[in-house]
Amino acid sequence: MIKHPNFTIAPEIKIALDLGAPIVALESTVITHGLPRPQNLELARDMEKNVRDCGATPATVALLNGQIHIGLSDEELVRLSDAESTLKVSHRDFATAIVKKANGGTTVAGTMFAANMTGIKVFATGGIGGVHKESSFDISTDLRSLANIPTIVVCAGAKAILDLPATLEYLETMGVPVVGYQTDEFPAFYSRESGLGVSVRLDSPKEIAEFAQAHWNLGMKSAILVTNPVPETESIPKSEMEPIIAKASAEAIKQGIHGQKLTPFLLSRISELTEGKSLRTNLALLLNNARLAAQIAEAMSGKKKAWAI
Ligand code: PSU
Ligand code: MN
Repeated sequence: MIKHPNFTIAPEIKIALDLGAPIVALESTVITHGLPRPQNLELARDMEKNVRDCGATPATVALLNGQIHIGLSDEELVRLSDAESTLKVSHRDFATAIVKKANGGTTVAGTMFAANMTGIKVFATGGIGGVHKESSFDISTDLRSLANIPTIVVCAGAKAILDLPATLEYLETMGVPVVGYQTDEFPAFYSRESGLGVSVRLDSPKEIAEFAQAHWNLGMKSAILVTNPVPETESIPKSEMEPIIAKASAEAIKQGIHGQKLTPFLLSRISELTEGKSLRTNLALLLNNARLAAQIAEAMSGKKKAWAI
């Protein structure tokens, strides 16, 4: 187990790591920047509960007072979700948070980094970042991390606010397998459909665990992106979302919003424009991903870890 002065690993996570028991890492940008209050705290608690109900230990990753925490107590979750000012922590921001003793939510990229350092291989999020439509130079660090950090990332596809074909091209170039869970189609976050394909369809957590083992046993270093479509009852058709996303994107351009602020702006504007419907979908897909990640972690824990990573 790592001993690093900037990491604080919760006692429960230390025990699970020692036992080789299933653990699911959870990101926290969704708590600090992705959702409004009080839904952010409710969601954080519900994500942890869903992971536990499926027999795994949740490890929410976040920065508190400049310390990288792997696993938060309920009191720490409250502190994070109520914090007045928080950083959005991706790779380049860890040192900033450390020297400024800041609180921060880790993005997909940031969470992958911290989880992998700790030895946690399975991670659940809502939707990964990708290539933005507004500017093809705005490419999320999430994609670079998917290329370099050997973890299983469970998501509902890339956020529909993105250029999905370009995002998939980038993942292909970087050698990242894109798994469709019980689907041949790449899900588009709010919608189950995108008209785009995945690189492989797998139908059970066991198959996904076997796939990961095969990939990493070959010495591959990339992540495996598992895309899990939002449940049918909560899915919003692509045709309904497209004009709303176009409107929110046009407003972002007009207001000059870019960089780290763009994704949070688009998510909250889309929630306003759909009168909360997209927010409910976002919450449903996050919980759905937590459950699948826990099942995959369980299937992985039964596997001999032959790969050298
Ligand atoms: N998924 C959600 N809500 C979010 C995010 C993902 O349902 O807020 C966050 C993730 O942490 C992801 C980040 O890493 O948005 C992407 O931000 P950017 O496009 O600036 O890289
Ligand atoms: Mn960006």
